[in-house]
Amino acid sequence: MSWRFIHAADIHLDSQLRGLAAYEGAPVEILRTASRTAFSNLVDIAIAEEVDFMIIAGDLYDGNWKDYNTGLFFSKEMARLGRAEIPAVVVYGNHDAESEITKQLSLPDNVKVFSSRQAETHRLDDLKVALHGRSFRNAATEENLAVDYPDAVDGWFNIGVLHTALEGHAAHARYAPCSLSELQAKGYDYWALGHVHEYRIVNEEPWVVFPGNLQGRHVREVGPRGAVMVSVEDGKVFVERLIVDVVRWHHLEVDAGGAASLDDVVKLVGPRLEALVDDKAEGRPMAVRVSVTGRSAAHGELFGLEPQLRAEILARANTLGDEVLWVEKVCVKTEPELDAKELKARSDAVADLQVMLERAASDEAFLQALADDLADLVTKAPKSLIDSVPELDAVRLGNVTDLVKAVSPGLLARLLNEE
Ligand SMILES: [Mn+2]
Repeated sequence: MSWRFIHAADIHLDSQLRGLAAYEGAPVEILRTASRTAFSNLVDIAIAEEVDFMIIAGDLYDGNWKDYNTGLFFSKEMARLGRAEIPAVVVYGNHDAESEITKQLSLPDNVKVFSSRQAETHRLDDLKVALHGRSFRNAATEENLAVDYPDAVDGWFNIGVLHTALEGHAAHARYAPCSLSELQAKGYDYWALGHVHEYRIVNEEPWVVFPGNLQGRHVREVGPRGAVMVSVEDGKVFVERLIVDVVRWHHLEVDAGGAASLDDVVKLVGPRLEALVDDKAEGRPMAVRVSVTGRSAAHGELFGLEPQLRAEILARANTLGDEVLWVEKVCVKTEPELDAKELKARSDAVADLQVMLERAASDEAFLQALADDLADLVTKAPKSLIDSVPELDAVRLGNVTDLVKAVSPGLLARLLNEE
């Protein structure tokens, strides 16, 4: 006998894609509805492939609904599944815990939501599949939910549906922690997990899987996103990814080693953007952060010109076509071309200045005096200026060390050019 199901998690319906909304000419509609479209894509696949059921392992919603439309959208998608006679089971996670969602909307009969009071079992008799699950009652659920999951049903295919950080996921909040060995001890065949947004097969006997989230929402959620299709053939399990994201995120690092000016940097970035669209977009619009790195003669010139560099790169991106690629942000992380050690070895005035600047960066009295002088200026500076130069924002918060460190290379580079 063979049958299939879709395992999804972390849909975060109606959450916004961060860093693109204020974009001149942004396709607001695509961005606003990306999480919904990704989910509809998944439901389309479920229906077209005639899967036997669907699992949603928490964080279906991003948080409390702004209005009923979020709930109505989900209900409508579930009704589509229902008409195709596909059941779905849902557990709620930390983002959509009972304590977080104040509005209620009844769901179609094909949807089973697991209780937050205790773990329970939902049986699909035709397939002899037992689904065990429990929703979060409170967002900050730090107890181990897995230990109280029901015993496996003998002779059935057992699936645990759980929203959990497992253990050792430093990047994720430690909700409902449990260990892999605790999951293994339950004797289930498959653990359908949610919470960790990166696709990850934790274990294969039994299967313990994070499908990742359906749609990347910011630059830390790069690459293809979606759910997994799980096929069970005579008891043997096969897992394959289903990619349904609508906008694809990428972090492009460009080494400006060979660049001598802002123009040169733009010329380096252009072809890289083009290659990116060819290689990684798979026909989707892309959202890209560009980081310019490396030892570069352009370092001094780039300081404070991030807005101009971003505009130049945007202009390049526009040549690729409408709605093909957006530049979320341009980060300048270059270093001066001159080696600090080489400079120190020189016994001329520039080397002296280098030493002075280095000392200045750790001279408390000097930094305090500079901070006092700049405080007034920075308070009066327009917000757009502060936003475009991170060091100025640091000054506003009383930290001038970053500024001293940042201007030193440019100052030295300029002095050397005068030689
Ligand atoms: Mn999540």
